[in-house]
Amino acid sequence: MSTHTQFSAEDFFAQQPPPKDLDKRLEAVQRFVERNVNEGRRVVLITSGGTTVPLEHNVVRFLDNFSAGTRGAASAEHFLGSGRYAVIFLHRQHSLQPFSRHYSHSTNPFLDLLDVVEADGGVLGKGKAPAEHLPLPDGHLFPPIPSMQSPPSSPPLAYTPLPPLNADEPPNTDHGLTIQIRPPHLAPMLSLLRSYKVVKSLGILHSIPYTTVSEYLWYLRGISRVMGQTKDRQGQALGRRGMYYLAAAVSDFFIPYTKMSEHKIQSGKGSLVIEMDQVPKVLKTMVDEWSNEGFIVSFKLETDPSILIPKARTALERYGHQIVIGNLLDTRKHEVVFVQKDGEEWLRIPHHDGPDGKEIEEDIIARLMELHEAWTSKGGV
Ligand code: PAZ
Repeated sequence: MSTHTQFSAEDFFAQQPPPKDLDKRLEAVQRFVERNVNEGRRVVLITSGGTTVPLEHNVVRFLDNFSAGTRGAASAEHFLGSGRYAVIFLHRQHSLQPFSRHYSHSTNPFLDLLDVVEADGGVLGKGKAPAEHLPLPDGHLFPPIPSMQSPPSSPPLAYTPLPPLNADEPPNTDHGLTIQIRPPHLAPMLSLLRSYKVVKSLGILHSIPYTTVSEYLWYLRGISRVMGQTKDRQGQALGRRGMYYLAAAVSDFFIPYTKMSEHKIQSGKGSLVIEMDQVPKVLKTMVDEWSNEGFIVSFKLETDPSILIPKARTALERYGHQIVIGNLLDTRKHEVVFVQKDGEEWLRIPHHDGPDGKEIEEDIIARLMELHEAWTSKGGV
């Protein structure tokens, strides 16, 4: 692979088509920011997860990176839990989400935490073998699995329907079954569910998915501008009360729209040589033009410890924002370094593997909130 042109941010947006629903999404962001700033909250934009680089317009193949979105999703929970911030969560589609992340993907298989309890108190699969109801009359082991989008009109359950206890009762549509959370899992799930419901009812989390690096940059620019320009009822801009927490792992290279193959790249001509251009560095423009003095935190990931701090420092000097948080691939869950103009500060937590261990994002967000507070008081907002 060889690298090629250096695009300016302006060239990039002139050449790369915007996401289809950009305007609608940005209008919704505007309403979200306005409402929250009028309710006295600060607003943080969190970017989370990796970006893809498609190789074809009709995309069959793409380049990706490792990020699962753990840092972004965990951080969102801590900002929200503080009660002081509303969160715009710009995330890679299907990456980890605040709250649901505790039970999604492979971390905590949700279905294994639940029991099906029948009307007579028996637990399906425990003592009460599901096999005693099988096979179904048509020979299948279980009926078609209903889609969550269109629930079936009659419940396709694989056991004998129980009659209602008395004739006045409404039809027993769930066959007298309950789903029960296994006792050790109840307390954490309840606490999580309550937190999630509080956040939903207050309307303080607004999520937007992206997939490609191009979509990511369009949204980043649009949301930053909206945050930068939004004013409260007193006519005061969000300004320094806005924070930008850029934890997404963004590709450094991409294939411009005009150079991309229309259809699936065909084999048969020997090796494939891909030429990629450099993704523009938009942080400087974000500082100078979009964010209106918002507090900007970028992340720097490296694998070679000897270059982590020098690279973070170079970024800070080049773009002129407030903080670079440096982390190494292997240790990113246990230690990070805050690099600011006047020095470096390491945050560390003990290594842990258990489910009850503390996450480093708790300390990262606590410290950032202090630094943000100092930044807003300097600006007098
Ligand atoms: O998403 P994740 O929790 O698996 O990883 C987080 C991270 C390492 C992507 C993030 O902390 C980070 O460093 N983002 C910036 C990466 C970069 O240098 O482009």
